[in-house]
Amino acid sequence: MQAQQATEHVDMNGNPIEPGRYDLSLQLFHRAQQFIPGGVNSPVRAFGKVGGTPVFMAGAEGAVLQDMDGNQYVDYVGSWGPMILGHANKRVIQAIQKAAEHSTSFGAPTDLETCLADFIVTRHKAVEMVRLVNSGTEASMSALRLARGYTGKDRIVKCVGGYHGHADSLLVAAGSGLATQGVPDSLGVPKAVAELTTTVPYNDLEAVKEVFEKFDDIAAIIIEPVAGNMGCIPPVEGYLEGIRELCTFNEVVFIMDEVMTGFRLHEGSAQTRFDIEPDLSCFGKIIGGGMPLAAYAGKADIMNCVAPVGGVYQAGTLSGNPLAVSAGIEMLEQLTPNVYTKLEEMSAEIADGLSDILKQHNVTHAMNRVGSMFSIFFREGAPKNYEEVCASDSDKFRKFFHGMLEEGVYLPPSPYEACFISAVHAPELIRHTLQSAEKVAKTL
Ligand code: KE4
Repeated sequence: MQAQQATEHVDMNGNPIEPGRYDLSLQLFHRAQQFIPGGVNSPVRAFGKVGGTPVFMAGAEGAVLQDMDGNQYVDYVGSWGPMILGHANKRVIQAIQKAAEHSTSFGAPTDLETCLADFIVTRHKAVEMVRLVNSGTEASMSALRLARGYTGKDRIVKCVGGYHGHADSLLVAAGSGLATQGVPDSLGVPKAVAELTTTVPYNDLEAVKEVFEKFDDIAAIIIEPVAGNMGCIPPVEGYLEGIRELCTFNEVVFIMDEVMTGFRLHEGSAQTRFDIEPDLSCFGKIIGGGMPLAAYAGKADIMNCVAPVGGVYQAGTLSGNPLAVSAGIEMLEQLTPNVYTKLEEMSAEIADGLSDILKQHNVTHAMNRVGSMFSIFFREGAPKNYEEVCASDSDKFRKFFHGMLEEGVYLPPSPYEACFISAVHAPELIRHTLQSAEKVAKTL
């Protein structure tokens, strides 16, 4: 089907876009907007925070993307986290191809699912049982329902700027795509539901303590161990330990949302890197190898409250389907300790290199990095929470984003996202990234 000629070059905010190297993306975006809200199947892809046309991808290999106009980019989005081994990883692709020959789904148990669950249990001290689902949203939504069913209490606590997918209770002061819309709460979430969600600033243990003292109906608190949806923000010293203690003392379920950090920051995820044992964990992204697969997991006494054993219902037609599980197993088996060592070295080289260049050009900024995820904030001093991120210079972010895009470096199109590095960001790609930053920093 021929892409219809774009009649006008405007971005999703209605601002004119100069025709040029993105002509086909422009046309495809115009066409997509006729059939798909905003022309995208997930809001953050719409470039709402940076303007310009979303770049339509044709393919990718390793750490290099190629768009429909033939432009190539060093990829720091990595599909928002899954591509820790780069795009089109041979073993993952072959696993999917092989599984597909025997049907894409049975709707019946397979041993593959048990193998993946076993793998996740083996890697995490705090995990005794696992339930596979299809997205991080499902994982955190189900973990919340499970915590409510297990405790008999209804209130949940989350961080301002924390993003855990789009379940109603969690679309309150959410980060990521919602943050870009500047609408902390989503339309369509019943007031009665939102009222049961209490929010606290990230990295503020005192606020959690106060909320736990104020309310006696708290089922759970859900936390990103390293915030990745208000940009990358590490936990301050003692924060996660403090949450653990407060949850134990107040009998509140500690849900650690590791959809992004799971198998990203350590072969045992952030909980192992920081040596914290949550009651429930959410996984996603990497565990599916780029296929739709996520999980919620935790202590057996809680997980056994899930149907069909217990009274907390959760289900899914394609949950644990053989393609996604095969891809996930193949990806996780490649994630050995030395891959993380290599990722640490490469990530330090890239993040420190970028920061040095911005410093040399007197560009006020802060660089936050944990393992192979990082964010650059155009503000003085590293932000510790969402409010401080919002005080960053979004205009400078936009200029930096587009400048790097023009140079063939694909950064996340929002200051509320994290950059991701893969194990295949080869030296020449790191060199290209730093040389590009050298050119762009001059324009800031
Ligand atoms: P999904 O439903 O998008 O698979 O996962 C939701 C989710 C849950 N928890 C955390 C910590 C997450 O980061 C996410 C999703 N992350 C965003 C990127 N920040 C996905 C990108 C998008 O929304 O398109």
